Amino acid sequence: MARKKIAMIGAGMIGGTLAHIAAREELGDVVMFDIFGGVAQGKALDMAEATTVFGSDVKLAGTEAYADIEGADVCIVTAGFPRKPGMSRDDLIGKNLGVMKQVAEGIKTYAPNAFVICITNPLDAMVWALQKFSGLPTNKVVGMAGVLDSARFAYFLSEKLGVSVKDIRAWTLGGHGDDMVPMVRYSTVGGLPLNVLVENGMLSQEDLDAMVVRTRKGGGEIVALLGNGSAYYAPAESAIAMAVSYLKDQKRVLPSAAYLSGEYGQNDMYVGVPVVIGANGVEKVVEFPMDASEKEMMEKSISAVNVLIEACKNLEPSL
Ligand code: TXD
Repeated sequence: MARKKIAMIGAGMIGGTLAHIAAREELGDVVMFDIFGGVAQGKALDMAEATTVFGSDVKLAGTEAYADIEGADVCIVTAGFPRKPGMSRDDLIGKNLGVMKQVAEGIKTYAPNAFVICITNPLDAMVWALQKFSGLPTNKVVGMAGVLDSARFAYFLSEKLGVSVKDIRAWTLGGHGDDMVPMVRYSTVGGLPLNVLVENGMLSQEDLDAMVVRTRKGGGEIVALLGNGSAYYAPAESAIAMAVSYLKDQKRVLPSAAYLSGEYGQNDMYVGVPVVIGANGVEKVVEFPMDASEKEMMEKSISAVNVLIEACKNLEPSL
């Protein structure tokens, strides 16, 4: 069996971390593409040298030529610009829309059969644009945010309750923004839903509310601490979990920004929902039954995503 090939489009903080994990876990040969090809090459060479220490038989390469991603089984997209002072949200969307257009063309030309995981912000709108520009099947283009936002929620719970991270399952759905929806009733500690923990006095409502707020602002908390740039370890691990579920046909149920056609009452948009990821990409969208308040939060989050998607429809991709 030939080795799998994994292409990281963008060799910045998350792209580099993704490549490192993929090489270490021997998931396949890794190619890092970046407009700054020297950075991609430098990181790839550094990691390739490390493979002799940790003993991984994979090849690593850095490039600024899309031809080098040819035949990739998985493409993980982190390419983009960060928001700079004085830049409006629309300026950022316009620029990253331009990046998505280039990336989509590269993938469509050289890796049309790949499973594509988008990470670039604003996430839900960018994955929507990437699918549109590439014309790849909607089940093969997905966005990473929910695994990360759920991981943050799970971590806060494990820390507060003193319970192993292995015994916590947390769900955060909706768009990757301030209106994301941590799902209290479906998140469990040792099998017990959080609302049951509150009812039984094992967790206070106040602490739970604080963790929900902290989850929603989880990205910003790290940005503020780093002072420059945003989170990269947990985002990279999250996308790798999605890639592995595809490569190994694990059929894990993971919260991902997925294309909706009718599910959750939505059409032709991407937003964070639970999906089954297997050898056919997104094999199924799982619909969580929602009560009135959950529905209201989800609808608010979906509206925020739709505003961004509409902005994409009306903006010229610029670079
Ligand atoms: O949950 C989530 N989805 C996220 C999203 C969590 C954390 C960060 N999130 C977003 O991921 C973040 O807001 C960014 O949009 C992306 C990537 O974050 P990273 O921290 O890796 O950003 P970097 O270090 O700035 O890397 C971006 C790279 C950089 O090396 C640029 O040279 C490159 O993208 N870049 C390009 N590569 C290829 N093609 C084009 N056009 C291009 N433009 C920039």
